[in-house]
Amino acid sequence: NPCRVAVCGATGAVGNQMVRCLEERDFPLSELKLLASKRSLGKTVPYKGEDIPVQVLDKDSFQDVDIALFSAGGSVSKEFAPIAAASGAVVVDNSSAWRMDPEVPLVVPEVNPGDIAQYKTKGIIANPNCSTIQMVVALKPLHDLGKIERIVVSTYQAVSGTGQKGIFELLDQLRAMHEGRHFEPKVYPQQIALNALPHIAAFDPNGYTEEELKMVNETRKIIGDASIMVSATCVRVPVIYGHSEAVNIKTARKITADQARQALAKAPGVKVVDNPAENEYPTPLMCAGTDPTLVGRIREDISQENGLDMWVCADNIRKGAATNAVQIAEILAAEHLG
Ligand code: 2RA
Repeated sequence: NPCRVAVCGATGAVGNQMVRCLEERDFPLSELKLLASKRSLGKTVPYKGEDIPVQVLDKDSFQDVDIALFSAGGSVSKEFAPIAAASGAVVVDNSSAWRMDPEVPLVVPEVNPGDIAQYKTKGIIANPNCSTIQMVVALKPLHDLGKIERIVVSTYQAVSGTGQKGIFELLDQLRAMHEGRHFEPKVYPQQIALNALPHIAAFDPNGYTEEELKMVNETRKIIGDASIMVSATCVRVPVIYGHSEAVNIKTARKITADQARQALAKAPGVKVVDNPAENEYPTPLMCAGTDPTLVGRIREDISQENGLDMWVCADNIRKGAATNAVQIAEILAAEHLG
């Protein structure tokens, strides 16, 4: 059923990718409306050979919209998602504003597509955090096979997670270093070039960052098992596109490395890249610009019974945000609207 779609935050890194995904996947569109702040007035975004002008977001922007994709920050989503829903649009929100609201489904189509039907409660569906999405795509088949009891994850997150400004900060710092110039970090608390910062988002009193707590709380909601124990350490690294994660799990029932490889090879949205003898394992450069979640370095944990280690990479702007949101919109258009 052709839909009237609005993209709110269309000139940002994720919003722009949302438009690219709508075009690449030939989403059934009857109308495309691009919304952004006054700062972006005059900008256009290409779609199917046309340069679509950006319109300024306001409370009347959603009168004739069926699906509104949001990626404009938490405060814009907090204010405008309910306005869009009240106007009759179904909101797919990429911010963290609504993710843990019990009346809002938090969805990764490969993991819990059935939860999309709960959109009727508030008219809002939440898109999970990029680092959570790739992890649950990889872990869902293993949870089904052996019931995950505990997850310990360390992430290596690309600077594009902070948007264009994060990319420019890294490139500007590298250029300054090359030219022997001083540079003052603006986007990150310290130099990111040639460095690794264990600091993504604010620190909580318990010593975890908000980013790490998102992985803990969102994983349990998406998989639908509050008994899963999760600990995360989220690190920013000087990579432009593609988040990487070292994931360790403990399962109730033993899963061998071969059983894990076989289950992952059949899993939706997963590509197994696991032949270390040939230097074949996932990397950010390998996943950048693509949608699959790459899984490799699969091995049985030598430190505990029923443990597995693996290495997971995915493009944080595509599957980690834009593609996941558009996949949700595709299911909405095909199964719930019209
Ligand atoms: C980051 N996951 O990587 C956060 C938000 N995209 O910065």
